[in-house]
Amino acid sequence: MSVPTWIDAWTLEDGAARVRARFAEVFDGEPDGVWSAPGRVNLIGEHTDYNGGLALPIALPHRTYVALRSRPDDVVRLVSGQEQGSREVDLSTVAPGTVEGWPSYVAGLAWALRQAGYAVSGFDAVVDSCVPYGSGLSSSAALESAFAVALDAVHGLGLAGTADAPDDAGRAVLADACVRAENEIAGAPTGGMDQAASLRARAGHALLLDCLDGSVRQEPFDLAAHDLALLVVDTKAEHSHATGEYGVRRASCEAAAVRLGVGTLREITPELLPQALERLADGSAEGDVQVRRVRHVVTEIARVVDFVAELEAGRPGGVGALMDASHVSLRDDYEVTCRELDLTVETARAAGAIGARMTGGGFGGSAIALVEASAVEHVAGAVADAFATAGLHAPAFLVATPAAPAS
Ligand code: GAF
Repeated sequence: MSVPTWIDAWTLEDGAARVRARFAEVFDGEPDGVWSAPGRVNLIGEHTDYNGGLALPIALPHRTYVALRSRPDDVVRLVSGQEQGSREVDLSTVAPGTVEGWPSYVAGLAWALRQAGYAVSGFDAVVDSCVPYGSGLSSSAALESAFAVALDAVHGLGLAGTADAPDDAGRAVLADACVRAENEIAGAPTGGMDQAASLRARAGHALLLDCLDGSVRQEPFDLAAHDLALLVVDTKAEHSHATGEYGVRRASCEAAAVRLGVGTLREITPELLPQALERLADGSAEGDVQVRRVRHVVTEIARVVDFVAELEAGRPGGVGALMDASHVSLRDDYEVTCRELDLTVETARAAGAIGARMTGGGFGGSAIALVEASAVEHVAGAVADAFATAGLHAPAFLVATPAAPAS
C-alpha cells in the first residue's frame, strides 16, 4: 500500500513570519504589512462562470502570503520564496503582452486598479505560498487576491473592509480587477469564480456565486458535523489556462450563445435545453461540439441548484450522485478531464467515496471526493496505490475545510 503524501497548510503566523523574514533580508527594513489570500476548491458548478451560471466554491486553508512596502514611484520589485533572484516591472509600461510569467498577475492587478481609477504606486514585495502551483486549486487567484488586499490597505482604497467585517461590495470590485489582470495582462481567459472565492468566501461556508449579476450567498458548510470530509487529490497532472483548450471551450460556448440568440447560456433553462440542442445540431462537426458543451453547462448549473438544496435540507451526504454526474458531464460532454482525473474519481468511488469529481478548470489539476470522515486515509491510500500501479506520478492530498477569505 502506498503512503499518501499530505499537503499541509501553513499557519497564518508561520506564513506571515516567512515572508516578513525574507523581506527584511532582501529589501532591508520592515514591510508596511503582511496579507494573505486562499486557494479554493469548487464543490460543483464547473465552467459555468463565464456562461453567467452558478458555482459553489470554498476557500482553502492553504494561502499565499505577501509582505509589501509601498514605493513612491512606479517600480515593482518582486521576490518569491519559490525561486531564486528577483523580478522588476515598471508599472507605467504594463500593457497586454508586456509582462511574462507570474509577475504578470501582480503587475496586471496594479494596472487594472489604475484602469479602474484607483491611485496605486509601485511596491517592493516578497511572496510565498502553500497553495500548490498548477494544481487547479487557484494559486493564481490567491496571488492576485493577496496583492489586492495589500494594495487596498496601503493605498487606503477602502474596498476590502476588515477581517472581522469584510466589505463584500468592495471585494467584488477587487475581484473584478483581479479578473482583468488575469484576462488582459496574464492572457488567461478565465471566468471569475476563483477570485470571488478567494476574496468573498467566508470561513465555515460555501460561496454560492451567481455569475450573471455577481451576487453571492453564504451557504453553511460543515461536513464534520455529519462525520464527512472533503478529500482533495492533486493529481500532479499540470495544467495551464493561459494556453489553448480552456479558451477554446469558452469560445465554443460564446459562439453557441450567439447562435441561440441569448446573451449567456444561463438563459437556456433545463426546460429550454432540448429545443436549444436541436437548433445547434445542424449536422456540422462544430454544431455537434456545441451540443455537448451547452448540454454540460445547462445541466451543471441545474446540479448546483440541486446541490445547494441538499445542503439547505441538512443532507450534505445527499450530493454524491450530483458530484458523479458532474464528473461524467465534464468528461464526456465538456471533455476537460484526463487520465489522472478519471482514475482518481473511479478509484475513490470504488474505495467507498460518496461522490467524486474533478474540480477547477480540468485538463489536469485536482479532483475532490466526499468521504466518510473515518475513510479519508483509506480512500487516499487507494488512489495513491492506483497511481503507483498505473505508473503515474504520486498524487498529493489534503482535506479541505472552508476557510477565511483574503485579509
Ligand atoms: C478555472 C477558471 F479560472 C475559472 O474561472 C473557472 O472557469 C474554472 O476553471 C472552471 O469552473 O479555475
